[in-house]
Amino acid sequence: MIRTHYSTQITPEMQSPVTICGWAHEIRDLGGITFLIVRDREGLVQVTLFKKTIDKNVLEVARNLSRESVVAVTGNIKKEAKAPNGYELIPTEIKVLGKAESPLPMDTTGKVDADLDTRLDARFMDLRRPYTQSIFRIRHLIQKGVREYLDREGFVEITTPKVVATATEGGTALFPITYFEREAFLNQSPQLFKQLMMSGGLDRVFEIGPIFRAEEHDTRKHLNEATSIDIEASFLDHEDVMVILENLVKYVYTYVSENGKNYLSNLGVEVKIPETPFKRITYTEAIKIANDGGEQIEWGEDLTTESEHTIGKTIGEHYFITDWPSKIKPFYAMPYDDKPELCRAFDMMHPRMELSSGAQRVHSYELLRQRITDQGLNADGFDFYLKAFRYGMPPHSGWGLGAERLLMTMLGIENIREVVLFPRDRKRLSP
Ligand code: AMO
Repeated sequence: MIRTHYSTQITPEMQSPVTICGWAHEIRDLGGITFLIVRDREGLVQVTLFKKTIDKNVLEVARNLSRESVVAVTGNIKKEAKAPNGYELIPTEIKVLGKAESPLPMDTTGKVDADLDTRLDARFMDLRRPYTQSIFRIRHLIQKGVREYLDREGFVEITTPKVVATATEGGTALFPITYFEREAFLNQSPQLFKQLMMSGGLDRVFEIGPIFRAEEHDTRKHLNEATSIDIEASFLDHEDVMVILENLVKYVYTYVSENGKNYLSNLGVEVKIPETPFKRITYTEAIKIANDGGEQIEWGEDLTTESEHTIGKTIGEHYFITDWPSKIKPFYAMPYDDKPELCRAFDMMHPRMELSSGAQRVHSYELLRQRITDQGLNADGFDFYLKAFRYGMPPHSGWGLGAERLLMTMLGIENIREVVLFPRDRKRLSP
């Protein structure tokens, strides 16, 4: 290892020589004194070169350094209250490990604003900004918090295929691919597979994985490749899994606010932990709130973005919409026995947008087959799925939670592309 410490592991009192590695963030040559600011993953280090005492070769290297070159700097620590972390590094050696060309594709100091397209085109460089990096450090914390919570609740993490033969989410389009001599698709959701696990007796499963949606819309909340946090659980109804969902959201918010203080401060964000239980309103009530707020939406229609906003403004915090019309929810959502025009499905909403949808599932083979046909789908394509309902399928429920939407609403970020390393949208396929 070349590096002995990250910038934040060094204290002003340290006696023995250290080596830090990072990028030449800034070079300021003031004649008698040269400052080289090195940036590593954790922060900044001020490397100070006094012309009178420094080795000439070391000074030469520092003065000729191009911004954003990768360096390893070895030297001694001196207390300096004005420098980042209260110390400066007096170098004995500066090695250039990776030279950066100039001009740079974008600025990393935060002094020059770049638009999102420029940043996404040069994502590797954009990630060097503490702002961008903090988003992805929080994304990591969210996934860690989700795993921790679900593991404690007895959920088993699974991985299901992304190359599949059938659609799951009727409404949204599929990406076809060539699979040897056949046509296949990129999976829209782990839905059918997670349900198969219930017949398989795993009882409680979760997956954090990619979902692919060939939706044409170009919005700030849709991606063509997104990440879904999915659960499925046996012997629980929709209300039981709603409780798991709201508790998970609260847990993750708490986890991030406790473990991500630095990143939140880099982003200038204060996380407000949502109160549980979340408010529950029925679909019928939601329609009324939207219409009272000036929207024009008929009972039986899906909520538009505008009506989501109107309802979100009225409620003002995370909430659930329950008891949806069976017609506009997927075939696997279970209709109520006594009022089959409504089903045991729910959406979990942030005031800005939908974060999750879920339901108690149909577990009767006959009804499920019927629902598939009623929704205009060909039941033959679902053979592998339907089979599992003929040999002992427990009642079960689950939901899918959009990881990007959870992250962007937590951080108050406007555009979903900000929270994906390499977003895939209608126009963007590279990098
Ligand atoms: P649904 O299609 O509602 O439900 O997806 C679940 C959640 O995934 C997120 N999401 C998206 N995020 C960004 N871009 C997209 N194009 C996109 N599509 C979906 C949303 C959404 O709430 N099988 C069901 C879940 C279940 O019932 O278990 C499903 O996929 O946050």
